[in-house]
Amino acid sequence: MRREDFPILNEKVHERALVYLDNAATTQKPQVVIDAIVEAYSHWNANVHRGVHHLSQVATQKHEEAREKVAQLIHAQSSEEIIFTKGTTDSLNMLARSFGEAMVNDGDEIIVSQLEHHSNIVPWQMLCERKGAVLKVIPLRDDLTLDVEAFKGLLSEKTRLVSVAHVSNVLGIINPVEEIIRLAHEKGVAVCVDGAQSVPHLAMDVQQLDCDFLVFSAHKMYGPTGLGVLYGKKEWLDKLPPVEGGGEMIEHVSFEKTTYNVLPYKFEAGTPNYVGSYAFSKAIDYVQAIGLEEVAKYEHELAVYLEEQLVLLSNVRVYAAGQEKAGAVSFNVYKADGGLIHPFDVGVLLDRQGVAVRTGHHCAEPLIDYLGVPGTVRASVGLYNTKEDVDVFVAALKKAIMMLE
Ligand code: C6P
Repeated sequence: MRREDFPILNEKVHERALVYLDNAATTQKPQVVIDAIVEAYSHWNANVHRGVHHLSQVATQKHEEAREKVAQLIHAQSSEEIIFTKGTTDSLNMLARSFGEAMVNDGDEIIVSQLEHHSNIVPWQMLCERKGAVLKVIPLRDDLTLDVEAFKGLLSEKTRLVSVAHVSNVLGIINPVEEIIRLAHEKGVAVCVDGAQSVPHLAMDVQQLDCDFLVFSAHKMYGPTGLGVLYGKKEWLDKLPPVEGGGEMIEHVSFEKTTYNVLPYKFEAGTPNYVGSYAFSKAIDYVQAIGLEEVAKYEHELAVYLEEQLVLLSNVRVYAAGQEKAGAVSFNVYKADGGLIHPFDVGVLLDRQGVAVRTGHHCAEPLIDYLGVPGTVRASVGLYNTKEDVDVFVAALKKAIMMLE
């Protein structure tokens, strides 16, 4: 699907054609996104919301149109609910500080799951330390899906927030977030969905999903680095305090008292990444022009094909094989005597053959510990990958296995 739009895919790595299967870490950028960054700095760069002059007004308009586009992408009720951040990690830290400040007290509980990325564990852990709250963990079943029955048992009148990944960055599994949200709301508990790995692969409707918060990064959806989103329902964002002070987030400042700006600016202290938001709006246009459903279907078929090829290899163990996934497949390779071949060694030999995959704990150590391995090899697809990429990857993997056995 439109490989020619991504200039980096013409690069050679170790004199081989690049096969890029590390899309869960970050995606490559189409020419329209690269051009948007050059255009912004070449033609209308100026600080937003500050100047009466022409360039500042152009920059402001493009930044706010991008916010509108993001709101449409996830079907938010209004663009006031879209806070631009530096990325998923920044969004989660901001939420943990703001929500934590206002809503969490000694003895309260926050629920996350066993398969979370560190960005959806550590900010909550830090909050718990600050406030004397307790972090509870939804366990996994043997098939590596979330144990929803156990989750029901964890919910109590002490629970203040549930924060779970929509799609696991390690396993690629799609978690039952609809059910989790329904169950949490029955008890009046708010839910944050970590959409870092789902927004790029699945059509997202926050109103239908009814999540209270959604966080994601532009760079995992063909957009630039350094830009992310914290979506929150307006009634929550109105209630929550800002976490960073500075320009832009204020209404009036005096030494006696400062009043805060309206949404979403209350949460956006300082000069925002308006070049990033503009470039991201071009990435959204790009994906929408192909069709979100189309992209999701194509990537799903490719990920299924990739998993099928891996499952055929007798010395490869695929995690959560056969489960409904989006984008990523994790596996390990075993020797004939049952010994694990270190994922790092597999990754290095794939790289020598021009194939980029990620190896290690994928910033999800509690899950990797649970799997009882030092890490996994993860292949993750994007819209520009092809069946041929998968075939090259599998052939390179077979070669690596022969060398390492
Ligand atoms: N996962 C991966 O290779 P940032 O780094 O802020 O853009 O995203 C953090 C993050 C949060 N949640 C999930 C589910 C994620 O997958 C990620 C980023 C990358 O898996 C880099 S560690």
